[in-house]
Amino acid sequence: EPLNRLLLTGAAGALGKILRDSLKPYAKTLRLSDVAPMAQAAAGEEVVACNLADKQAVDALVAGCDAIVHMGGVSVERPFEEILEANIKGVFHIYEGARRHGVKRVVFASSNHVIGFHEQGQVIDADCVKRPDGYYGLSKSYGEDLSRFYFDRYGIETACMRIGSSFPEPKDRRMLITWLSSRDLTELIRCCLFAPKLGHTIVYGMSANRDQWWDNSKAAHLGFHPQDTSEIFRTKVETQPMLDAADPALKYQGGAFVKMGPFEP
Ligand code: 15L
Repeated sequence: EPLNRLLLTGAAGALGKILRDSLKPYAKTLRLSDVAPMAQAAAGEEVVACNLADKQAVDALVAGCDAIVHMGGVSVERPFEEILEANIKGVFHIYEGARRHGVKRVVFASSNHVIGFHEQGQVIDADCVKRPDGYYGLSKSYGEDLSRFYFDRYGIETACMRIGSSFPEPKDRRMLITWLSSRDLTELIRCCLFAPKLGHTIVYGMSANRDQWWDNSKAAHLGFHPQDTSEIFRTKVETQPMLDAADPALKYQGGAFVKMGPFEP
């Protein structure tokens, strides 16, 4: 049974563009938002320009939706001030809108950068200590805590997807482990939207890759079973030159994000 109206934020982004098509079967109406320009609305779509930092605009955006897939915001490491507006204020505005308008379920695009300072090769699960690797990771960590609060206080259910690397292909050796195909991303979101009981769930977003750092056993109630694997790209990726063994991008799960910034003028 499809949802009546599903809100997708970040619809002009790389993943948003894919989800605009792939989430279509799951809602009678898909409401699409972004600050960046979007293709005009097709049948079954509503296109709404919205800056996540604008509380009133987000409130109007959320009104009338049954569920939210929150992909919007800055998706890479940037100066704190930018992250503050789009991600930290943005996620607060989304949840305030959800509370005010009675939206009961959110799927939040969190990131592996919430746990980026865990060492590569260590296996961690949903209950591991958070070790954000920058302002971006910190903003996703805040979103996870905020969503936990809105569940405990108001019963709004959330899945925090700690997405690994969702690109058409893994770009380097690390991404052989962190890669999430767009098909598996769509299936993960479908599981989060329709699981009978979601509560507040942390789930790692990776495909069925050969080597894994993330244990999803605590998200088994979602029934998410990835179909794809990075193995088909291994030969191609392994022709790349090796990084210097002392490079922190090779030591930590967050890869190159752990050495970005601090953005001094
Ligand atoms: C992310 O959170 C970013 O949005 C994406 O651009 C990738 O860099 C990814 O993480 C990653 O860790 O590979």
